[in-house]
Amino acid sequence: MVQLTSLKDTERTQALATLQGWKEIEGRDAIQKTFKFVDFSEAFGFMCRIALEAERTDHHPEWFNVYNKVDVTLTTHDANGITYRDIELAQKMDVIAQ
Ligand code: HBI
Repeated sequence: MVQLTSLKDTERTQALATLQGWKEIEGRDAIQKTFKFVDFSEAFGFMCRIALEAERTDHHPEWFNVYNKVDVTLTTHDANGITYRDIELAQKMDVIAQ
């Protein structure tokens, strides 16, 4: 069962250590990473794969795409903060972007 309360400080530090290049956003309980691809096709392909995963798990990114860049913010709106759902989606994004 995935936890739906926001992570405590130590849980958050440990969870963030499992990710590649994700940063906490100042002034907001959310994490952010900008993915860079070779071109738009690769960036949009990444977004399509993540979109299917987001629908499957009912957990959706906030994101912004310009050409080969995808700027992603993850937070759990239902918990008003970062939860393991965000960490799991971030891990999947790191794997799929490789
Ligand atoms: N996606 N990131 C994120 N956070 C949520 O709380 C969330 C979501 N997708 C769907 C969802 N919640 C549903 O449980 C409803 O609240 C729409």
